[in-house]
Amino acid sequence: MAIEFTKYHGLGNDFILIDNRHQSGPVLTPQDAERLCHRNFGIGADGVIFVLPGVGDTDYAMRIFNSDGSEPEMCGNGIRCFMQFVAELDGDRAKDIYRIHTLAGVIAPQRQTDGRVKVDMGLPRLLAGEIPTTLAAETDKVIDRPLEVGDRTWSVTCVSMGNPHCVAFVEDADAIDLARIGPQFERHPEFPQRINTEFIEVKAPNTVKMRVWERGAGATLACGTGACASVVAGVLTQRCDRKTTVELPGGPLEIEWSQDNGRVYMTGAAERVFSGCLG
Ligand code: ZDP
Repeated sequence: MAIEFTKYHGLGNDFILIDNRHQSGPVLTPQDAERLCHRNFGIGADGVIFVLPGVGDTDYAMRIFNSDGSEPEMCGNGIRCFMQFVAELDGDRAKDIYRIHTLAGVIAPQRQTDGRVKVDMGLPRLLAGEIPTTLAAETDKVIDRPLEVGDRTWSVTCVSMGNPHCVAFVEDADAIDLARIGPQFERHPEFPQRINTEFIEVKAPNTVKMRVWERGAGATLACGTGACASVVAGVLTQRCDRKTTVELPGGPLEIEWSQDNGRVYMTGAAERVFSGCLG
């Protein structure tokens, strides 16, 4: 069966998008996703994203498989790509704001006049039981807690944006050997559902540099939920402002953790690369 796809990226975090509006479940398996994401034997991507029929009063539903075939609850760069893709599919019925059903709840991306996409990412979840992590009691928060990983003790703060994040503040983000230390964080026994890990260097009160090792995808050029989690961790530990630019290898994301309603807002680019047909 020939399946059409379109490749998009959000700051180099790249995805294969599938128009799956005619069926309530993904047309590809996690194994298909792993094969298609392979950068030599497949199309090459950090994940596969499916546009499914909406649930309840939502316009559409989003599901995503990481490049290792695992299914995360939410994705930040991915939902900006999703917004641009559904606007392309809807043509002249396209909307400026969509309500998208995800495993992490309803998320609302909105197109900006400068072509970027601003997303209401919802409330961060801070209790250990919500991350999940066993670094503290279920109802406690994990803020600047020591964690042994590899040959050193790190000071970590854990935040869920629907998917789990461990944020470590470091002197020099570029000095981190991601390929060596990333997998050790990802599969650390304190994180029963594995973890995304962000290494953050504070450059100014409103500017941080981020390097990320993603659960199920490895080192990527950007992670939207990770950028949100990092600014929340920065505010909780008095290291950065509520409105902060996160500098990623793939480009900048603007993050705001609203004082008024406690919600996190993410603004950034999402671009179409090409389209094609599988099989
Ligand atoms: O939680 C996870 O398993 C992530 N790897 C999902 C993908 C997150 C993403 N990179 C983002 O931008 O939030 C798409």
